[in-house]
Amino acid sequence: MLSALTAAAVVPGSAQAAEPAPAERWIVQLKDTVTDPGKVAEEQTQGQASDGGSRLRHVFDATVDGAALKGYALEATADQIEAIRADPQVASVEPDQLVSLPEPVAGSSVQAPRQRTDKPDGGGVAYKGDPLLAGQWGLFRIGAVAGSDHGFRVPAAARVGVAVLDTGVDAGHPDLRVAGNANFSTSAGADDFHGHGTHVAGIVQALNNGIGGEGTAPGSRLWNVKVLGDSGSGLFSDLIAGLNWVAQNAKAKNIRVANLSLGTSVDSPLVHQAVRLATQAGVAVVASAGNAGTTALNYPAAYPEAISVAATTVFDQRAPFSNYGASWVDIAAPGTDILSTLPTRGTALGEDHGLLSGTSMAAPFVTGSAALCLTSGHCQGNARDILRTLGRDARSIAGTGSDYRYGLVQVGCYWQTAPKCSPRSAEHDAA
Ligand SMILES: [Ca+2]
Ligand SMILES: [Ca+2]
Repeated sequence: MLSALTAAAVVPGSAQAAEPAPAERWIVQLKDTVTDPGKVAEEQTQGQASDGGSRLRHVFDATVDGAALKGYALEATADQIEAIRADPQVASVEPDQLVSLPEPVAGSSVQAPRQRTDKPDGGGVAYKGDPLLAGQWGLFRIGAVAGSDHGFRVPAAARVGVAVLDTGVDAGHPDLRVAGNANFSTSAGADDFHGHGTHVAGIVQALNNGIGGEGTAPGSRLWNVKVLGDSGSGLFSDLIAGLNWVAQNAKAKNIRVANLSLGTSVDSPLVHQAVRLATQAGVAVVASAGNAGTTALNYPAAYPEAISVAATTVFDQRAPFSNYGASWVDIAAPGTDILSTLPTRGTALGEDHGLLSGTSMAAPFVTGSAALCLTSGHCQGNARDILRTLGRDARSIAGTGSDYRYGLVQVGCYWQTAPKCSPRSAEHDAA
């Protein structure tokens, strides 16, 4: 994982050595007593651009229920940052490092018929399923597809908002519907030129529309919050800006779940604070445990407020690449050979639809599960309550209690059409 933290290590042929000593990137946290972080950021970075190396990247100004994250991100030389650090309005300064999607385990595009002849019935429930559904083993394994006399059924549309913080989403994909975009990455637009974000989004949301495949929570309101650039990495400050956007928009847009299929081995107090604020705003932050195959902590998944997700195979065993450890990994979900959407224009990861493996694919199954659980009313309250319900209904598999605190996520109880299937939902049924 460490090799993913420096751009030079992941960009072959990087021209960095030939360039003049670059300004370094920093995140400045301002004291909570600062009333106008944007003004202070401008004052503290004023004039620096002209002398060869300072640029303001993001301003953070989020307050949720009295807790705040105030500050900004900039590029500055060592001398400049020392002057800023000495300012009494500054609470802390930390390096702005790279956060990446876990090393992806690439698969291939899937060619398949894209149209089916039957239509969803009036309740929005399909009786044959979309054409690729039969290949989506993960949906079957977590109970997001049920058999019937007529074929398959999938849950009715989820009604909550879900934010995907990733490499962007292909908003033009016929199997996705993006409610809105926010771009905090270095990329020019919110579109997905990498492929990872579109794949993750499809696992959450792909529509029950007669084409392609299905998502875990088909039709949930999807917010594309782009925090990773087109190469698949971004800065801590981009992630913080994205999380702040989620926290600030959670109420107005009814965003209840945020998916973070990304990570780093570096523990950042400011990223942690951003996760805390989003959680406090009523958003369940779901994060991939990482693909190093070890018990080493991976952030933001390892922050206690996050719902940390490991990947399992078709045999319901921990995928060899998945990080693990019940002290910080909460729950498991399918993560090998997962069939989902890819940008229609084509990317290095494939085109249209394709298979990918990784904890990046496992996390959005849990994100979609949380969306279904909230829609059905089985999940209520904050992230901790949501995890408790998901954990209660999870299925015990090998590794439960040692590799992950809970077992394999299960959504069979969260179908609106089957509200009483949970053996322990008596309190909900009585309500
Ligand atoms: Ca579909
Ligand atoms: Ca946790």
